[in-house]
Amino acid sequence: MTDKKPSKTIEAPVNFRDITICDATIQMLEKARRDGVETAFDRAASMKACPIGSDSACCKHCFMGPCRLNAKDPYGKVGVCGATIDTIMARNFARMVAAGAAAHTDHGMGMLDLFREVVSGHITEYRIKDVQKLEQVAQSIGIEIEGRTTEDIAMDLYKELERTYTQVEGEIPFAQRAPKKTQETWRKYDMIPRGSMREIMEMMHRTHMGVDQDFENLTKQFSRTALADGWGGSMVATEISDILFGTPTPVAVEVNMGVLKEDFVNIIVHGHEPNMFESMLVSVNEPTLIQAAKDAGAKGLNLVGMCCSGAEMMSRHGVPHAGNFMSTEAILVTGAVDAMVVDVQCIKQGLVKVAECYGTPLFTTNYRCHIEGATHMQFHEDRPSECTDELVIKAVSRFKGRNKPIEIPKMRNMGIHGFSHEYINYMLGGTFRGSYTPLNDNIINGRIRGVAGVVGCTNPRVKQDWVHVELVKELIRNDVLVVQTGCSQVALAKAGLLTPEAAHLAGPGLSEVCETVGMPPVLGLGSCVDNSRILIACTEMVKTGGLGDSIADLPVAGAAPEYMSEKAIAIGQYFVASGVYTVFGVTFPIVKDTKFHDMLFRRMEEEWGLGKWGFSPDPYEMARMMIEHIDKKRKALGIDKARDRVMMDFADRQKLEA
Ligand code: BF8
Ligand code: SF4
Repeated sequence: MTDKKPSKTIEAPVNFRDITICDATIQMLEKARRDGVETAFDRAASMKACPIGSDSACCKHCFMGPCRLNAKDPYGKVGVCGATIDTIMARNFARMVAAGAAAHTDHGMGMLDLFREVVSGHITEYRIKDVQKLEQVAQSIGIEIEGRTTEDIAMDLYKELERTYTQVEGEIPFAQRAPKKTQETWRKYDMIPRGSMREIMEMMHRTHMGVDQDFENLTKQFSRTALADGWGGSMVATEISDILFGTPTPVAVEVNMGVLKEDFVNIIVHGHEPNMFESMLVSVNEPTLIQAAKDAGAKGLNLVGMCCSGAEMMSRHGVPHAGNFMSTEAILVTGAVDAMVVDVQCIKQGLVKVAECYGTPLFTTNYRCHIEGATHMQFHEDRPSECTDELVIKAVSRFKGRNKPIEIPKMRNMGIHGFSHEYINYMLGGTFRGSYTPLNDNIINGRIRGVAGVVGCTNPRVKQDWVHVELVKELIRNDVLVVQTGCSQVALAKAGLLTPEAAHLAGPGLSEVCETVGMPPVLGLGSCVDNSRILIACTEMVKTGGLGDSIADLPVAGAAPEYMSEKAIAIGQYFVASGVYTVFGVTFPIVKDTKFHDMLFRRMEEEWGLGKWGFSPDPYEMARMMIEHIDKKRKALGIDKARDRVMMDFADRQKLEA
């Protein structure tokens, strides 16, 4: 966009307090500077973001180009082939959606492969842990469960869900879980995914030189591709993980770098898929391996997570979490990490050098992700412990050979994590009458103004965690219940907001609800694929009644204030296409005052009856935009009278905080 600049472009020399509010990260960046070690923060400061790419005003889809248009005069020029700014931006956006959706759906398909092998008995190291969840998911897509064995139900579920990926014609199975009216809107615009492989393939075809050159037609297809992620790949990943490893329920977990222990063998798992991490959890509990650690002079084995697989394991098993995306290099600077084990996604190549400086072995474990300079140790699901036991042994031997000073930041923040959409049901409705009625009632009576999903990455182009934390504080102060996933959840956990005690930071209505139920005003739902839990929660709200007929009617909004990945763009688009107003920070890859911008930021809502995009790098402005939208939806539902529609001003807030 031409009229905006990234909220804080960092320029060298870096003052660490300007680039992150994470004290542990600051402490480690200071040490890294003393040690002469470089991180992504330094590189971001010296690498100016390309202004043309930031606006998406360039195209390299063929070699008559690459072509560069002028964001300040977007209609002044076209590409060599004649492509307009709208075509170029829409094609670029579509490819980001395709890449992001591919990441989540490949992850989901991997989970489904594992599920098939478990159900057919070829893999015995994992099993179906949550039969109730299996039955619920099967029933939700019309599979008969009465009087049938778990194996039969599971095999039927596998066959149905395989269609999510491979189906050529028809509709992916989970689309039928959405509210009827939302489905009708999708059908009207040809947006229900057939199968994710087909949608992603077609998206790549249509964005090739000389194919789809109509931004509106492209918007329909990239919405369909995004929905193949949200209601397809991501939802399959979440549901199958719950079935195999258990549906999360609230658990108290410590977050932050202080979860490393100097006298233990520290192993960090960082990435996205739960399988290897689950097996690692088994390995660190293996008595012979614990003994090996003790023999090496350690008190034991300490397994911690980072990024999304970390978020998933903390939700499901209470495994401590050491930090989010922008802390993965910094944590190696402690010198206390005896092995960092990664699988796929969001793994900076820069880790290799930092790990090398501190003598930490870095292991890749998934054939999809080798990194030059890291050691590859392939994880096989049919003999998982072979890899994970060996990784533990490697970590133990690194512990034995520790020869550099160790400095672990003392910060540790206890919080409650692991709110699944099923648990929200139970928490509010009680054991026997689990239901979303109390949530809807509290929204209708105005105690809760609305619900906001605040999710996504951290990004060295903005102050780490700060935009997340300020945005969430502003939302809860205004009685907006916040649900979270991914690196954002970890940012808020470090700020202490995932505790019931944080209710005092909420407005009077929300804090009353939190105190009655004993819940935090900010609910952590897990990893980025678990954003699909938010889709189901929204659907439950619609089905419960009183808040309209489609997701687009709900007083809800979403945000990814510090996003950096293509996955985030795919997630944003599937929320928008599902009916949610979604606001991004940092920068937005579209030139303002263009037809394509108008399509995403207005027409999708006004003309198609879905959601729309919003952009602001400023957390307070972002909160204002989201609350204004929530109030607009309350008004349309006729429930605006229930609460007085003014934002709390600063004086009110101080009174409340006092
Ligand atoms: O999927 S929030 S930085 S770790 S992309 Fe990556 Fe972003 Fe973190 Fe997970 Ni999601
Ligand atoms: Fe240029 Fe058109 Fe080729 Fe893109 S597709 S590089 S705009 S000529």
